[in-house]
Amino acid sequence: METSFSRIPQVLLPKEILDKCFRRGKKVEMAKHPDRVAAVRNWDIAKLKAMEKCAKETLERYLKGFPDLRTLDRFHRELFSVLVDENAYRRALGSVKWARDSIVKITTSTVKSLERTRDTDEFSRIMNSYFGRFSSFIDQIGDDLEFLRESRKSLVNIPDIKTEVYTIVVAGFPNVGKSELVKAISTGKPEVAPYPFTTKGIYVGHMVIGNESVQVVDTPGLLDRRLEERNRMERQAIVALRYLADLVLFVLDPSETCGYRLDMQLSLLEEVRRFLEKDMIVVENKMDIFVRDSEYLKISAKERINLDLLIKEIEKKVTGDGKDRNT
Ligand SMILES: Nc1nc2c(ncn2[C@@H]2O[C@H](COP(=O)(O)OP(=O)(O)OP(=O)(O)O)[C@@H](O)[C@H]2O)c(=O)[nH]1
Ligand SMILES: [Mg+2]
Repeated sequence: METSFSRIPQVLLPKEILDKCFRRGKKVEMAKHPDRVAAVRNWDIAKLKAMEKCAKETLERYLKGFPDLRTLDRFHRELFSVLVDENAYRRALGSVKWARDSIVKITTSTVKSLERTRDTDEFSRIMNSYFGRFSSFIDQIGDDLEFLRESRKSLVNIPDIKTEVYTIVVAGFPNVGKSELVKAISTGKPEVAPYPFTTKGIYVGHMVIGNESVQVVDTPGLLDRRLEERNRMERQAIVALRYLADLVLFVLDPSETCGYRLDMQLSLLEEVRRFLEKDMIVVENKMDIFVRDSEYLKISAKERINLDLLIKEIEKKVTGDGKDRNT
């Protein structure tokens, strides 16, 4: 199931919905009919139908456009729950559905009432009562519409990112060369997707390993600081990455030209390892300017040194446990 938070529709407020639907009703013209009473009745029925159609279209756009929690994968579900109160969300969509069903019901019953009489004064009374109830159904879901409107603002920060594709998440302190590395190992231009609690968004690059397409995700501002500096919601947004990542590529900069001491970088490495509980490849970048003795693969993203070795390492992981998907 394709998840698309960027396509969630704008939500109108009750007054805007009512203005729109009443306008549609008023625009309906009377059709010719030899029987004057039947002409008026048909006209009224056409108005009701136009208003019903307008309400149905509007409300169904929300029912279809807002994500169904049951079909969300764990990554998107986790982020969703950080941003939106799930119970209130279910209630709001339930109310929208209720308003739509109620309007359909009263439209049907109002048409029947109109068909039961030939008294045109009675037509007016029936129509006014319809208008009142129609408005009342829409007004009653005002808080729910307001809630959905606010939710939308948060939900557009959830990236439309594929979770069924093997995914490498890149981590490490700022300036160690993460973006340079993503650029160096992936083909084409990385796409940028919004992400909660980051201003830069995340970058998704692509590479092909064997026959498999793999995505490489650069997460500026996320996995680049001690977690204890984060608040609960930020941490949860980071935890969500656990459901996205099949492999973490941790970048160290032993030259410390990034501005962070190596011991701090190593302690972040251990923290990310514990926190994400994911398979990892650790690389030491910037080997063109500094190399230390260690167990980790030395590379230079900028000078494109040893990237073939890194890609071999990645290949082993992808073909080794590539089928062990968690979503
Ligand atoms: N000498 C050298 N410099 C590098 C290498 N890789 C990256 N750099 C430089 O390091 C700096 C930071 O690189 P980025 O790729 O932007 O680092 P980043 O980890 O993405 O940084 P943030 O996005 O801020 O977290 C840039 O000036 C790069 O040119 C390398 O292999 N050798
Ligand atoms: Mg970067």
